Amino acid sequence: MPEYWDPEIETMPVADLKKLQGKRLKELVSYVYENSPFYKKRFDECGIRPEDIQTLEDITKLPFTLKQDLRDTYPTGMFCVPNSRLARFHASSGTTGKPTVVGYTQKDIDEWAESLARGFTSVGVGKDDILQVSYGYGLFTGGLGAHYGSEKLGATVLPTSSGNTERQIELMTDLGTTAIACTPSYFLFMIETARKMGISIKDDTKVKMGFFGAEPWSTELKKRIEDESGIKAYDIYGTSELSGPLFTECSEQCGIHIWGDKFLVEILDPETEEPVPDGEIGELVITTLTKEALPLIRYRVKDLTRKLSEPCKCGRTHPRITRISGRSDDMIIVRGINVFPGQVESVLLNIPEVGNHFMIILDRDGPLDNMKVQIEMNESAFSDRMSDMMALKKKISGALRHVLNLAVEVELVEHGSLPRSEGKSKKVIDNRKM
Ligand code: DLL
Repeated sequence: MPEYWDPEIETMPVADLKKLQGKRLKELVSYVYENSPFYKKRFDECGIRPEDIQTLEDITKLPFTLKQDLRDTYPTGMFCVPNSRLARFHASSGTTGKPTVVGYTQKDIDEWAESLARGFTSVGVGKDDILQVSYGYGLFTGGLGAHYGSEKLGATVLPTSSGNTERQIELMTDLGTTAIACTPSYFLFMIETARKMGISIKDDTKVKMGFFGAEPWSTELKKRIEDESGIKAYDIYGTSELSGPLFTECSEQCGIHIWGDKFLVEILDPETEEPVPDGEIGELVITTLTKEALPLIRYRVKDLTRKLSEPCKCGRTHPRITRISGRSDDMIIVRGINVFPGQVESVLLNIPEVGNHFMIILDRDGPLDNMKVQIEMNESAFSDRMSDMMALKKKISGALRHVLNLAVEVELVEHGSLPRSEGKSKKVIDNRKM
């Protein structure tokens, strides 16, 4: 019998869920029209009045919200409540210019924690568990988000934040951590550090599951993490604009459950901006149905995924999305060919001699783009016979060419020579922009 945090909501009949969503959408549109000068102006410009939104299907009449809107109204121009009602800020580090600031009322924080408590419960985390939160604490939403979700369900939190990795492993071992939350790349680093300390996560710790997200990770990386650490690796997804980490896979591991009573999912063709049929890949667009401080209407998250609408075997009726395959704006174009770093990861991690770390380096060679991939080998795969190394390089570049349809220069580098990450990892260096 599966465990639910809130069985009534999580398993409600789809028709009732849609009715609730329709009602909440109507309320939301009136709320933002009355409380957000930004949305009032945007709706007025588009000729939309709150009364035009009567059913769920009317959502397509509403304009999109973009990350640029948050930047343009920096810091709090899109907020619907005065400072006196705010309980907390977070901010996402902008790669260029100002960060985007997000804010929460106490109710927003409670609901955020509840979303995660549902997800953690759906894979069996309970009061006896010790959840080590190794996402960064601070302006980034990962640490505090996972922290409050875990406290809500009554698990014990070990708030290590990221970094100081040897100490993390020591505490993990001594206190008996049973679940961990961090980026998949940081967990790889933990496995490696533990090994150097003579500790096997599989044999010497009680960790049995991990919640990995905040960056794209392939099914091949999931398999490596599970094989090397003996734990179950669950996907956890969210963005700071929607609150932070919010949604996880359940124990069935067939998609990430998006809580439909709080969020409305659309998957659109990025070119036509029309919905794609369920099961087809497109850009994720989310409307927050219950947020007070910073509700967002049709927010274009830019992550690429598929929507699965049929109920999950776990009994939850809310829509699911498949693993994020990348961001539409992460796509790199090399000699006119579209490449996603995730595709490179999938190809490389399918080759047993390849280690867990790689870096894509893009350069311009005269008029031509050049893509090089630096690849760490598995320690056991190293050979001092030149012919073995040449054969391996050929095998890797052949596999990359087969999938990417592109000639890629392969450079095998020593184990441990590429940078390790304590948070979101960087997989591409694009020197063409310099
Ligand atoms: O990364 C929130 C979060 C923290 C999610 C901890 C999960 C765990 P931002 O910093 O605003 O928020 O970055 C959001 O990260 O649009 C995706 O591109 C990417 N991302 C987040 N989770 C996943 C995931 C947090 N599970 C951006 N798989 C998103 C792939 C992910 N990409």
